[in-house]
Amino acid sequence: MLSKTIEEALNKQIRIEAESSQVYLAMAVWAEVKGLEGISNFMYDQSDEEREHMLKLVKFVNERGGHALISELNAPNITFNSFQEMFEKLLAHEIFVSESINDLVHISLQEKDYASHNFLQWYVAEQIEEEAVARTILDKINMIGDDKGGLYLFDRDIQQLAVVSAADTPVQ
Ligand code: OFO
Repeated sequence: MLSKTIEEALNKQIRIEAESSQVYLAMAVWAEVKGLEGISNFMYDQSDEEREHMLKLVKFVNERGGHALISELNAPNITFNSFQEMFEKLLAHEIFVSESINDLVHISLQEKDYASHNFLQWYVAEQIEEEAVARTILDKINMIGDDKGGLYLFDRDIQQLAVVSAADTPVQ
């Protein structure tokens, strides 16, 4: 059985994962409108992954006798000045999510809820992976800058990156 404190904290994370899915969906759409299909597909996949993260939490809360809350979401940013800016925002967002997961792990220990603590380790590992991918992409984009040819090649390469990262971190 979940304590009220951990239930509230898990529900807050459900909302964050749902908002993350919307944040990346908006990025996918923007990239698609700009004609960069590889980047757009990568973002659509990220958006799907975040929804999976949310669902995993929803099931966990309900299985442990809580009530997962499906709440209203903040609207995401829908336009960007550049792909560089978009990927900076992606990394910043993942860092924010990692901090939130850390807080949640801390609360699970305070509550002596070792089942939740164990469950959350999957998210800890996932965040390491997601931050690493976001950093790799940003490094590449920073090298390319405004070079159109570079962006075209990058758009092709990022499909590969999406496949590799998805294979590394299956959602159970
Ligand atoms: Fe990348 O945020 Fe979910 O966990």
